[in-house]
Amino acid sequence: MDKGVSAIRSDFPVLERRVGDEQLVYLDNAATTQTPKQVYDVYEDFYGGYNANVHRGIHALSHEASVAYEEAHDRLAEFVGAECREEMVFTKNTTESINLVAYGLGLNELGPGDEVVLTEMEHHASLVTWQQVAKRTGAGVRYIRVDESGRLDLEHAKEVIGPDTAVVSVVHVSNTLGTVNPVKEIAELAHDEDAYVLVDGAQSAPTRPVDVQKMDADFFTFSGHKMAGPTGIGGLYGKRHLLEEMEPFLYGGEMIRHVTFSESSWNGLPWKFEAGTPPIAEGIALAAAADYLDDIGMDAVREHENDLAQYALSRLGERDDVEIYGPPAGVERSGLVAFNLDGVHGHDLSSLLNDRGIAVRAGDHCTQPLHDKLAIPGSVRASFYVYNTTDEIDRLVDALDGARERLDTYLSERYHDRIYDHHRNPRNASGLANPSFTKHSEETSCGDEGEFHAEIAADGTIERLGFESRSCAVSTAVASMLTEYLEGETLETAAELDGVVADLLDGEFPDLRHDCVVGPEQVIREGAAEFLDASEK
Ligand code: 7TS
Repeated sequence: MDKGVSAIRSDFPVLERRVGDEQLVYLDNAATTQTPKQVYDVYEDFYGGYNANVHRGIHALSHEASVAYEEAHDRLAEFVGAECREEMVFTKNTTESINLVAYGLGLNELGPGDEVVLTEMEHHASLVTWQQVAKRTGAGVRYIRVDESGRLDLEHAKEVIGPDTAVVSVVHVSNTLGTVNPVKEIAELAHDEDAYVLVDGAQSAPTRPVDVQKMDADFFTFSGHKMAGPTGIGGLYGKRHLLEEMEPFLYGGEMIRHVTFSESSWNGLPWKFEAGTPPIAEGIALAAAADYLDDIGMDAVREHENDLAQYALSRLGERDDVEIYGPPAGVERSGLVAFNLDGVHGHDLSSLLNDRGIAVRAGDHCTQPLHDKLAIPGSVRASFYVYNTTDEIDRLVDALDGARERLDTYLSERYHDRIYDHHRNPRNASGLANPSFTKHSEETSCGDEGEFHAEIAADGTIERLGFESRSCAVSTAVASMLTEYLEGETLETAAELDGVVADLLDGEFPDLRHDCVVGPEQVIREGAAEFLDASEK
């Protein structure tokens, strides 16, 4: 990058901060990137200088705000290669952009016999949304396979995309695997079948040059907070003629042209899709983020991302206790690597890393079906941006040394003696052969997984409880505590559990681990209630 990393870092004061006694190493950029001064200064300029609603009053402040907000649309249109402002709708985020298309277009155009084609690496923002719209319309959903190397199987794409395909929604860059998908080829396959193509650019707009016309996307979605911009603002590019034909998604002020007691007509593009007072300062700040990134150069950003990913792959690849997901070294990646360390749950690892000032994400990263396919409950993901360095990756890799041993010390120092005791010596930590009921915990997004087994006597007393866990140390210890506590109690007691773990821990709740403590209680409570319900019927 022409603008060196140290110059870039000085634009991000937050990178100076410490976490405990450690210098922050921020490696959670695929979730949200940090924001440079050049972007958040916009807030001071706006609120200190010309804060007003847009498109309303004919007064100086409103005019200035309106012009800046409209120009922000031009700027983002240019950033993704759109032809004009009319093709750039501001939304809250990628999720809202996808919903706008799914509801505005999908709900009207899909029907029984139609198919929506997704990929197995879609983020829930796309997967869940299309699933719901397909259910409502009677359309089917099919998935393009992800192969062993973490890439889309293009032969399979050719089989799946066919005459029944009405929409293809494909993620440009996977937020879990780092794979860069051949969206142009996929758009071609879709267009040959007259299907619409939506490209989820949440991870690509921040990390590489995007040209929606070259890739021939009908729709392209992105989020400000992943591209050095603020939260609360995202974008939807749509081909002009498609946006013109589409129904609005939200109704109200700003998006109308003329309203009578019986009829309304819609404003021109893009305002037809921006109902109500929009995120004005956020939109203007997003344009500043586009300026900031273009100043670095998106080709340079892409190269930096890939260099860091390749470096991380090689450093992590030196270890035989690390399993890495996604394309192998040498294949271009976005700047992220998801992995697991043998014998240490992702949640525990991220706690240990946090102790060293290192921020990563652990869990399923909103790609649960992909994690199911990989047969893992979750993974740890390090994701990089323009300000990250290979030194920071070294710090991450060094912090993996001795993690398993450190976990023990960590728990003994940080957590209630009872948690530590149950961690060292879990009770009932094997399944029961003939349980009266089994309750699986499947709803956690942090990558916890396991099940409780219960043997219930004829009078409704809990004779034995057992559990099998692929969860973090705290959650596992809590499960163990609960099995011990509930033995000999009634099913009703279990079905009404509420805060017993807090009592057992004398109210000493670990801040960062709230869900790990309340989660197991909730699973048992639900399992007992369901069993009671079924017995009464
Ligand atoms: N699509 C992809 C590929 C994403 O990575 C994300 C967010 C979204 C859609 C949704 O974006 P939002 O701004 O609407 O939330 N991904 C992540 C992540 O990987 N960790 O936190 C958010």
